[in-house]
Amino acid sequence: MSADYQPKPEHKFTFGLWTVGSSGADQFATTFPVRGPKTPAELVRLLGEVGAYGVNFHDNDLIPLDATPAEAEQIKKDFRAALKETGLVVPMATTNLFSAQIFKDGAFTSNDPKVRAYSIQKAMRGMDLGAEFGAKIYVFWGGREGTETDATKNPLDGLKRFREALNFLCEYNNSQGYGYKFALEAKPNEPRGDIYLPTTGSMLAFIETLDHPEMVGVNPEFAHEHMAGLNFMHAVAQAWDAGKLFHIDLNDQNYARFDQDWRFGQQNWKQAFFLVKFLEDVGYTGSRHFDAHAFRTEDYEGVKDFARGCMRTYLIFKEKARQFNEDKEIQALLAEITPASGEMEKFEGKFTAEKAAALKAFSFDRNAIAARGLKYEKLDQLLTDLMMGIR
Ligand code: GLT
Ligand code: MN
Ligand code: MN
Repeated sequence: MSADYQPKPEHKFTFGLWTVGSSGADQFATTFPVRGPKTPAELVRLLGEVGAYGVNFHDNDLIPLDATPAEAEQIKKDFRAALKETGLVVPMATTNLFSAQIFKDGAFTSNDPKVRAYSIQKAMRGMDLGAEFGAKIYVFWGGREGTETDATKNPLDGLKRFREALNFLCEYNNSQGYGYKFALEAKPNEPRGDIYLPTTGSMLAFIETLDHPEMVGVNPEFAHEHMAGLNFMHAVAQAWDAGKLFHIDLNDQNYARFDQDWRFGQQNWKQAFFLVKFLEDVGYTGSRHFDAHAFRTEDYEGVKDFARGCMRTYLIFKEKARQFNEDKEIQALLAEITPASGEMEKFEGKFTAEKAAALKAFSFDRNAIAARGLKYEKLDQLLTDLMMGIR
C-alpha cells in the first residue's frame, strides 16, 4: 500500500449528515450551537471535498419533520444533484426516533400504543426515503427505548414491543422489495437512564428471536461499547463470527464517561488499532462509517480537519496492521507463543467416547506447563514500538 493515507472510494469511508452537520451543541445538555446550519446538499459537497465515499442520513437529517411536500421535493432534488456532482453514494439510512418530544418515553417500546404505531409509520416512511437514494442498510438505534425507573415498564414488554415492531418492518421490507439489511445499534444509557438491549452481545441474542433473523444484524459503535466498559473489538469479532456485522460506527470514547463521539483514534490508539487490524484481517467489506462529531471549538474548516482525521487515522492503522502482519520478529514471537498441537492433537476436535476416555486418563505436568513464560510483555512492547513509529 502506498503510505499517502489518502481516502479512496474502495476504503468505503462514510459519514452521517448528522455528524459533519452537527451544530456542536452538547447533545443532551443545556447548550447552544456553535456552528451555523448547512443544507444536506452543502454537507454532501463538504464530504466530497474531503474524499468520503458515502453519506448516510436519518429521515429528518434530510427532510425536516415539519417540511411541506414541496419543500421535501426541493431538498431531495438538491441533495440528489450534490450526490451526482460529488459521486457520493448513500449506503445507509435510518429513522430519527429519539429527537421529537413524542419519543420522550421511547418509540417502539413506549407505553403509549399511539407512539408505537407512529414510530412504525415513521420507520416505514424512512425506509421509503432511504430506498429512493439506494440505501441497502437500515440502522435502528433505539436511543429512547428504555427507562429511568423500572416502575414504569416491564422489560419483557419492552422486548416484546421491539420484536413486534422489527418483525412488522421486516415484512414491510419484503413487501416493498427494498432488499434492506437491518442493523441494530446498542447503547447502554444516555439519553435514557437505561436503554434496552444495552450491548452488541444483547442485540445478537435478541436477533435470533425475530421472525427473519437472516435479515437483521448489528451496527456496533466504538463509543457505546466503551461506555459499557467493554472491549469494542471483541464485540465486533463476535458479530463477525455470527455473520452479523452489517455496519459499523467508528468514533472514540473514554471509558466511564458521557457519550463523547470523538474523532476516530483521538484517544484510544491501541483499541482503534486492534479494531482496524481486525476489520482488515477478516476482510470486512462494509462501510467504515464515522459516527462522530468535531469538537465544539471548530468552525467548518475544523469539521473538515475532523473528517479528514478520521479517515487518515484509519489508514495509518491499516498500514500499521500490515506492518505488524509482515514483521518477522513479531510473527516469530507469535508462532512461538501459539505452539502447534503436537501430542494434544489426538484430544482435539469433536467428541468421541475414546477421546474422552484417553483425555481423562492422560497425565499432565501442570507445573511445567504453568512455568513457561509466554513473552506477552515482549510482544506488546514490539507492538508499542511499531505504533510509535520507531520500528
Ligand atoms: C445518534 C446516536 C448514534 C446513532 C445514530 C443513528 S443517531 O447520533 O448517537 O450513535 O448511530 O440513529
Ligand atoms: Mn452510532
Ligand atoms: Mn454515540
